[in-house]
Amino acid sequence: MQVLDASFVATATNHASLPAPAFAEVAFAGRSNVGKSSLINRLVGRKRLVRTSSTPGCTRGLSIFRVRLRVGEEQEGFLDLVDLPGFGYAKRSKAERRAWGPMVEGFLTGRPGLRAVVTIVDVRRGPEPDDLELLEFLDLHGVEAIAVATKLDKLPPNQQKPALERLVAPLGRRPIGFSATTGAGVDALWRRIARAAAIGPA
Ligand SMILES: Nc1nc2c(ncn2[C@@H]2O[C@H](COP(=O)(O)OP(=O)(O)OP(=O)(O)O)[C@@H](O)[C@H]2O)c(=O)[nH]1
Ligand SMILES: [Mg+2]
Repeated sequence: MQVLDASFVATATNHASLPAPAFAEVAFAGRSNVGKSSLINRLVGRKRLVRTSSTPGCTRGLSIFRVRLRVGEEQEGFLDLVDLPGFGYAKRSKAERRAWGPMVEGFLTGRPGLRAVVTIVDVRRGPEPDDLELLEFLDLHGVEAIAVATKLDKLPPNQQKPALERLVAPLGRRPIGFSATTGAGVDALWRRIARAAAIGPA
């Protein structure tokens, strides 16, 4: 996928401050520090569009980024990428943790343009109870989940395939192996996103 342009739209910390939906949306969810923001940066080919950090809980609130894509010979399209706040981060304040649920659940169930949620796990850890709860929630509400196992580069090459294979049963679907460091999985993930968001030449 050719990304022509990418820009920050807005950050929301509660339901009321969510910007009105504008284009098709794809959201990115996963535990704190799993690599959501790094994955978005790699996907759009921009090193610092989304802030990343080695401190868990770096992404506060929900942030929307707009990408302009080349979808055909002479056609362009827009897609909004939504970086959801990471869950499972115990050190957040109580008030912040209380706000997470309603805002994210409201977003996941109330956006007419939401086409899919990329659910991200660490390839070495696999899904934890929070991740499985999210997958169940998405299934229940009929939202397509695209499973990604990231930080693939942290495993030696001969262990990557078996590790991905081991995640099929617990996730209930085949994850796309990804690495924000090497760029592995970028094309495969774009193909899935483009299909889910119906981007492409008409
Ligand atoms: N080796 C390696 N490190 C990664 C990869 N993706 C992310 N990281 C590192 O993991 C840490 C967390 O990455 P972020 O992208 O900030 O994670 P996040 O899920 O957005 O975290 P929160 O915003 O806190 O929820 C950073 O130190 C990244 O450099 C990857 O594919 N490979
Ligand atoms: Mg982040």
